[in-house]
Amino acid sequence: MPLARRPASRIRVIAHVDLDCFYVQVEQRRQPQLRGKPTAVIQYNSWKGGACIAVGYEARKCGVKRSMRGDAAKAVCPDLNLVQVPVLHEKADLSIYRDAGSEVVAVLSRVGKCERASIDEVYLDVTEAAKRLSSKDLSTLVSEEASTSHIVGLPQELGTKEWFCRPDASREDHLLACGAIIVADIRLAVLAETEFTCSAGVAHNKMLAKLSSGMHKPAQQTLVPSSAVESLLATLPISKIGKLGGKLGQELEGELGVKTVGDLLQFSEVKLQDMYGPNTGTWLWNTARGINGDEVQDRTLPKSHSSGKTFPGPRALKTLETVVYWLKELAETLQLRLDEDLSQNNRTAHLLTIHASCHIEGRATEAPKFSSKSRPLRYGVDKIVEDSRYLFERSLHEFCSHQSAGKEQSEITSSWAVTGLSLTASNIMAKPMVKT
Ligand code: TTP
Repeated sequence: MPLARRPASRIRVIAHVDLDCFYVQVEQRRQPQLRGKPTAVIQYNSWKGGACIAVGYEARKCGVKRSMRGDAAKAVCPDLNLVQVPVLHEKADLSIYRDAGSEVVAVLSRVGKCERASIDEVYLDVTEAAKRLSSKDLSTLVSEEASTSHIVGLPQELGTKEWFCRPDASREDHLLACGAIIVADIRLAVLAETEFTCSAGVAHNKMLAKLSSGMHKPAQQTLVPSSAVESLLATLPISKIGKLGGKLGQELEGELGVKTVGDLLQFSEVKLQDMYGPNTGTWLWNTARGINGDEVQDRTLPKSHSSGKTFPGPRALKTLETVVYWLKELAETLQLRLDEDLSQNNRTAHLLTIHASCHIEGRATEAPKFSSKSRPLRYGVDKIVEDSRYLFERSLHEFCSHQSAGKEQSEITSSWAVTGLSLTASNIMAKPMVKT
């Protein structure tokens, strides 16, 4: 459920930094001969050439898309270089990508508070650095990189550099310009020190920064001044706001006919609260106006650890024995990551969650979701296997009961197929010091 936080009482400058075609860049750094050539990274199974999980920008120009299997991608782009994700214990080993992400975080954290949001996304609060810059003459400080920034709603008659240096700029816009100069510089530092390009959105809150970072890619940045927010949100499909992508978004569309964020403006806060509860109602009312009080958390370490695997097409798991075999494989990787986190960062995780994708073979209609289940995490591979097996069996039972309407229960329970399994350890906290 989204949390309606109080709007920030001070002006903030926040960036959302997103690495471009991240796994491809990591592989191109490892194999420099691939630079500038169409490249995609595939998940390693051999079914139809594996799944493309990252597609470089040269390959995108040739029509390669992330949804494609390797064979289909090769068909549209015969020169495509396909690189497989490294494999350890028969599973994708993402540690090189995670470590590469940490290198980037280390550079970014020089200019402000950093929150690692995913393997290749970071929120950066540059408010303090922007304030320090704000007393200086910006005309001498706008770098070439900063002056290529895209500014949402920039009046046609104004150039980007002119916008940065307007003497009559509001305090908000002036700080945004200062923040953009800082973000442009640090993106260049990331490139110089890690060889990775990244794109960024710079705005006055996390929601707007995140919305704008992908507007111009690769290796570019986009600013959202407050004056541009209303028109930006007016036509923005609600699915573009992370928390409105799922059930809540469907309810808004079905119950209120809301398709864009701007459509929400016609409803009062009281009406939204009546329909969706006080917290979500206020959050929706704020979101419609581009108001978001979420703070950038000081967190450069991951919020959770996951270990997962997909079993596409004929590789789907159809017996409890094979599921348990893979739960053991996943538990081993998860336990390794938990041990690493404990020894390097003195942190322990407290919640275990299992996610699975499951369907009934030969069913044309969409199956209800195989629900994710959680329980307190107990350390040790055997305990993780025991607990995740228990959770899996509970979910499978519910899933099969839903499916069996009008069918023989035995027919259903014998025809399920699991195409994805993952284990997540979350609720990570610092381990309390033991008093001696
Ligand atoms: P994204 O940031 O979604 O995409 P990207 O960095 O490849 O490309 P873009 O420039 O458009 O941002 O994902 C980051 C990495 O996460 C991506 O390089 C590969 C991995 N990934 C998966 O493994 N599976 C997925 O389904 C997605 C979406 C990403």
